[in-house]
Amino acid sequence: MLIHPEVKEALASNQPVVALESTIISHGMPYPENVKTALEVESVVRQNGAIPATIAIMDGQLCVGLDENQLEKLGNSPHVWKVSLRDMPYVISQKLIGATTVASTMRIASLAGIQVFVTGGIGGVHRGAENTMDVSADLTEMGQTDVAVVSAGVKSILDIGLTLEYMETLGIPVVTFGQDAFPSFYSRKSGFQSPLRLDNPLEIARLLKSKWEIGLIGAVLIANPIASEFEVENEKIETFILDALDKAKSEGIKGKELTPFLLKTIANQSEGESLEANIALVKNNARLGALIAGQLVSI
Ligand code: PSU
Ligand code: MN
Repeated sequence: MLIHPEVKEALASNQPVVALESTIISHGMPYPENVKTALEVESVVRQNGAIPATIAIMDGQLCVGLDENQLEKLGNSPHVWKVSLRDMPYVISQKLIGATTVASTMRIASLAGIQVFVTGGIGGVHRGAENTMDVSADLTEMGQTDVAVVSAGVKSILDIGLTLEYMETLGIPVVTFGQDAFPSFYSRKSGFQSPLRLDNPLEIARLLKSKWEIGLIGAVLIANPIASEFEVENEKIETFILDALDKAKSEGIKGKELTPFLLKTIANQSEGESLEANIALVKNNARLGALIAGQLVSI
């Protein structure tokens, strides 16, 4: 594992550090907005008092904290692997370039000693999973690795109700920041109530500490609603999602290709509106994650 010197020093001196994933760069957004966003998200983390550590696998090496050239490579190379947990041994031993999903980013963050991780949206239980059994390893990893995950909720390409049920089964607390409704990425609502609500970063840090102090293993999902001005109407997104699901079915897209395919198809159909929302909400999450990390090192 290669930990960037700045990140290493921050961890050694108990300064707040925020881990960031890289699949969102390589498979979640188009170039060059992806690299630009990755850099801006890092700077939002800094503006809010923490050190960013974007995580990826470069030539087989686990990297915690990337420089601009590495981000550019992830954002603009044709052969970047989407690396979830099961892909890690292959990409490491074959010395490949891999962008890490929520699951593998959490694991690497935890190995490096980082407790707070910021992403856009997590993977979950796909619609139709009662037949396909397509449940993201993000969820099972959240059941076993002690990292706080800040996301804008769960995207409605997934079955949000089943995803919430699955997290309950795994003992993952789901806390929404500042409201009762559980958000659905592009929208502040999802039709589901949040199991828990907390209104400030200090209380969230206290919840994390309480969980891990008593030896309850696993993540906490912190759902941070998108700002109202960037929300995309639910009905509009739902049309795009249904179209994208149809297209995936007719083209036989499944397994690890499914999530990137759906994200890309929806982004194309919404002509940039969903991309703009995506960028805004990741920055919003970066801010909250940095504030939580700041509280966590001081309580
Ligand atoms: N959901 C999003 N945006 C994303 C992803 C999911 O709204 O970028 C990415 C994340 O990296 C997540 C991964 O960890 O997709 C989940 O993929 P899968 O469903 O194949 O586990
Ligand atoms: Mn899957």
